[in-house]
Amino acid sequence: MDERLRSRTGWRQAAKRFLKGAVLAGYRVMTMILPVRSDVIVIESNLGRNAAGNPRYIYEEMVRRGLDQKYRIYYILDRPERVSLPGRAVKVKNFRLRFYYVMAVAGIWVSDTRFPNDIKKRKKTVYLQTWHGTPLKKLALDMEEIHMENEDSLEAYKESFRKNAATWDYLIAQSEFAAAIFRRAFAFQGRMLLCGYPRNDRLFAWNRPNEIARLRRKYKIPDGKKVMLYAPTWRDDDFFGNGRYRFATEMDFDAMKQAFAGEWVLLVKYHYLVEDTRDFGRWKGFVYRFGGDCDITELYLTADLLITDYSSVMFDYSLLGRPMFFYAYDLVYYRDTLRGFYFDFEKEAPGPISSTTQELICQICEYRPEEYRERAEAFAKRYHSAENGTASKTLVDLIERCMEERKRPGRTAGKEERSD
Ligand code: C2G
Repeated sequence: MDERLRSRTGWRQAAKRFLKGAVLAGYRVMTMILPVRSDVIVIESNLGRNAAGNPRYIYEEMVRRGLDQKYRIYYILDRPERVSLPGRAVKVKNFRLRFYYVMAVAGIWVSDTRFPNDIKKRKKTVYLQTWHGTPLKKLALDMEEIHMENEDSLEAYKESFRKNAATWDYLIAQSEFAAAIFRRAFAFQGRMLLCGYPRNDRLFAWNRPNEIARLRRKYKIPDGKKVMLYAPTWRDDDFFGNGRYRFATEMDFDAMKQAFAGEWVLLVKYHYLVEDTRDFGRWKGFVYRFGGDCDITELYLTADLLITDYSSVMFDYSLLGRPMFFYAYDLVYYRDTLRGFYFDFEKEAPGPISSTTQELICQICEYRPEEYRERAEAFAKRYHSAENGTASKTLVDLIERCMEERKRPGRTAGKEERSD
């Protein structure tokens, strides 16, 4: 690199570091001088990439109860202009001044991923961590290797995770199986709530023909077509840059179209970490792409079958009792090298596993549900035993209790004047 360019890059990095230090110092000052407010709630989904998943459905339950009028709710987003929300939540851009202010004064934080370790939680703030799926893939302290772009060493990653999870007051799970792993893999010491996932309440409430028809119209699915949903997970070692992953697949979309285009459409849903700009134009009218900013729950309801790989979508979709197919072209590498698994996937998967598109096509064409019924029942019992369609209610009750508790004399400074 040219000497001048190198020195300019060096200056830019130094300036960035200085600015970050100054902002964090400002955050610390705010946490020292401003009281925690019993009317402020901060919500974030998927690192701010979207407004989806568990936090979104907790928020929607708050709106349903009119609590968005009672509390000041701030939704943290990378691109607020791209997201629309019901109710009165204020959209706050990630890492801008207002973000630091609301983080500093909020009575409750709700998140399904992690806020940065630099943003220290105050003792009086309650942190409700929902996480974002039952694990098949090894997690956090249980991981034996690390391949993610922004992580230097496994030990540093684990230490950062341990520190972060030590600030969570509540964590939720879909089953005893997940709860036991979370306790160990996050070294979680707070209160575990076996209440199921708020995002899945809709799968109970809306699994009816009229709702499904409404959702099909919403997502512009042509009348008369059956729907397959392809929702794979991301690959730790296949990225463009920090937190931006490629859409990793070996699926032969030509072959899928040839086999199914008459009767079916294929919805391709990206994980929120995937930002691939791959052009699906060639399969127009057959493939419908949904980005990482979209919430998957409603797509589950429209789908007659699911194709996934090692993603936790399998646990949620299995609540619907519909066919599942596992297109696992890199199973051995993913399981033995990239991530590691918590259970014997080949033995327990509640549907056929394939390693090529041709194999997948045959399995879909020849699928007989009775062959997987027993496995599907065992899978449901083990991996989502706590789900009963009332998680949002349970958690919003909890949030209300925490906020009311905060107002009691002697506990905190109580509700403050609105200052922003
Ligand atoms: N998801 C999605 N679209 C995909 C894949 C996932 O919308 N194509 C959503 C689902 O809600 C899923 C969640 O993101 O449950 C987590 O996705 P995983 O593929 O399981 O991956 P990861 O984010 O690594 O989480 O304990 C769970 C693990 O941490 C895995």
